[in-house]
Amino acid sequence: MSVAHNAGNEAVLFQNILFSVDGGIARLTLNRPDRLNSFNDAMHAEVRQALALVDADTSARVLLLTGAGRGFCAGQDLADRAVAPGAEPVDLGSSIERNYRPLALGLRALPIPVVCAVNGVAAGAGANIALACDIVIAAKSASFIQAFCKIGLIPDSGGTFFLPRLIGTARAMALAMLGDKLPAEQAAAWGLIWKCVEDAELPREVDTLLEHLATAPTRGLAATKRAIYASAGNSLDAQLELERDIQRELGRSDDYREGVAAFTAKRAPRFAGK
Ligand code: T3D
Repeated sequence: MSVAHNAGNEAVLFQNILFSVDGGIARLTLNRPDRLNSFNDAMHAEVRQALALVDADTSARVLLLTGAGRGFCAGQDLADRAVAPGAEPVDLGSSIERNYRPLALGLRALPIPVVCAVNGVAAGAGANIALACDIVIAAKSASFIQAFCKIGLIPDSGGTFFLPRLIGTARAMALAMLGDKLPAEQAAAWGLIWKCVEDAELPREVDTLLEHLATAPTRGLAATKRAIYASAGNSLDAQLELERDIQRELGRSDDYREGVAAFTAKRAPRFAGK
């Protein structure tokens, strides 16, 4: 069990995730290791609650998403999907609308960088929720599996959006139709993720990354995220307009002032994230 406090200082208890915010770093660990951290409704609700706490907490300047145990996340808990012969099937559209769609959109919308540390297998929605994060770093023993085709579904949680954009249609299509295991090293070589590191190195690499991002110009990083994701639906001209408008805003920020002052004085900058 994990305990956090909301803006009113009320205790929020978590049974299916671990959650903390400390030193500018929010950490959210999917914590159902005996089921490879697959999602049930309760875990979805807790993740939503945790993301809302991060969004409301101005001290949080980076979010880490990872998994407990040997897996990252095996997607939907299929134990909740077994249908007795003749029984009415679960409405998967409603599950996506309630759970997976807000999750992918919520990660993208958070105004801080989201780092995903893929500590083990990431399958089904687990793979695509990782891809919804801003920087994905994986252990060498981890893998990505578009497992949906094995149960007659399509890649969801943004899979049909992220895969062709990140690795091209040919690779996206084969991964989605075959459900092959893509080792983390290959995922990094293809540009699906940022980096693959030795298993023993993952915690140190992730901590270094989090410490860097927690002291970076957060407002600028939030705007970077917004601009890069907006480019998927923009013309060059529209994107240039967006860059102009964002740069105008950032040019008035404390962090820009501090960055230029530190550069001029040949000292390390102290960014407040504002
Ligand atoms: O339904 C909706 O709401 C729509 C949205 C759907 C989104 C989706 O994610 S659909 C895709 C669902 N996920 C999968 O199809 C993946 C299923 N899992 C696997 O294929 C394999 O477990 C893995 C390839 C991920 C890992 O294989 P392996 O051999 O390393 O581990 P394992 O032995 O299969 O799994 C370990 C345990 O976790 C095992 O339990 P046990 O036998 O020790 O009691 C296994 O049943 C459990 N587990 C793994 N994945 C799931 C799961 N239990 C429930 N649901 C799972 N998805």
